[in-house]
Amino acid sequence: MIDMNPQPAVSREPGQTDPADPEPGERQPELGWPVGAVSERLAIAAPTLRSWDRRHGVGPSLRTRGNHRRYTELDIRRVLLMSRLTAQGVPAQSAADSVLAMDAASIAERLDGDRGLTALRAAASAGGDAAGGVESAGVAGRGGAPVGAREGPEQEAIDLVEAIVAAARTLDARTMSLLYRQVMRRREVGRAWVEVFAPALRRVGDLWQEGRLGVQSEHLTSELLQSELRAVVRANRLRVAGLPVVLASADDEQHHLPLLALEAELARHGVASLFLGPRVPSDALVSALRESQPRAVFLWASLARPQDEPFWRDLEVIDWPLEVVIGGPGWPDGVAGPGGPASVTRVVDFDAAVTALVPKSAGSLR
Ligand code: B12
Repeated sequence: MIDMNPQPAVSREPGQTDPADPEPGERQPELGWPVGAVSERLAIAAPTLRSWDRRHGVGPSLRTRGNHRRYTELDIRRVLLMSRLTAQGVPAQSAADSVLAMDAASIAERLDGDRGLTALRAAASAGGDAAGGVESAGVAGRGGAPVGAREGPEQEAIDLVEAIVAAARTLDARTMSLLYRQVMRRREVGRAWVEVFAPALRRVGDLWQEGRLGVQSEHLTSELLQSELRAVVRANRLRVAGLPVVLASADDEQHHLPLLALEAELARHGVASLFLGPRVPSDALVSALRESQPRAVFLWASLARPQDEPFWRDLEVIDWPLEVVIGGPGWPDGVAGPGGPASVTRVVDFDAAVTALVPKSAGSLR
């Protein structure tokens, strides 16, 4: 039993579907949609829906006698538009103000022009096989065209970045995982990093810096990505051979996702890595180099390195022709490096790092 009659669903052209639509043949519940069902349909976490309702007034028009929320189709479209706007960086209260000021027709018009939805649809419809039989995030099978089918790979990448950032903002781990799988299914890992993952990370970082997204979103984005990248390394474990390339982040440097992306791409080329991860003290790195005697070491720095880099001094003990490849925005210009047989090369992008680290004899898999 409810207090009010539900509002009629928003009218739209026959055959026009989106995540705010029920499945064909699926009836809208007479009493409106409960929060869990809306969460499933839109792939937005239920706590986020409740918070938008409580704090910003973007929620259900209806309540049951027991005070349970019930969303009408128009309420669902409002929520969907709210999620799109916040994903684009609009602060939640401003997004809510706009959405609440719009009538049904304006909301429908805005949503119809919203390309980011295609990415969510595609990720969700890819979810079944990608996640080993896991059901999609509530928008599968609604006829959404695969990302890029209409607009080309560049637009596809932009949509995916946007959708990943939206999932980060709402801490929607499930959708984010589905999106990551979607990216990986259509690209080799190196392309996935360059075209989608790195741009999404940079966007998440910018939003964090502007105070528009919490550090928890940054953690979630990077944690889930780490497992995707490691899965590529695991899948290629039997292919790698030869002396490993050492991969490490500089002393005190916590960022290490680019190393994981590199490790995965090197594994794909059959090149073994000795992955030392983040925050490797300079003297420990030199000890590892002396023990493993690699051909090359790659050192990452996102944060600014000191002018007086201790690593260069420590490297003076190296007595074989070691290629030291450094990457990341933290390295100052004009790094001189140590004297002696170790040489230092700075690379500015992922592809240059791969080229520098894959031995010429390994051949290209691209
Ligand atoms: C994920 C993340 C984290 C995660 C790290 C998880 C992990 N395991 O790596 C966590 C949450 C732990 C974290 C912590 C911190 N972070 Co952080 N983080 C990021 C984020 C979002 C992505 C990092 C990343 O992987 N970058 C790599 C690629 C995606 O970005 P890029 O380096 O800009 O890419 C350029 C080039 O490097 C090149 N490129 C891209 N990929 C590759 C790959 C290779 C191999 C090569 C050679 C080149 C290359 O292309 C780009 C164009 O020039 C960045 C945002 C950003 N822009 O990097 C912030 C960012 C690096 N973090 C930042 C900060 C400030 C921090 C903290 C200090 C915050 C704090 N106060 O605690 C701590 C660091 C503590 C420490 N001692 O290290 C700032 C750094 C600003 C600065 N320059 O000083 C950034 C830039 C966010 C921002 N916009 O302000 N962070």
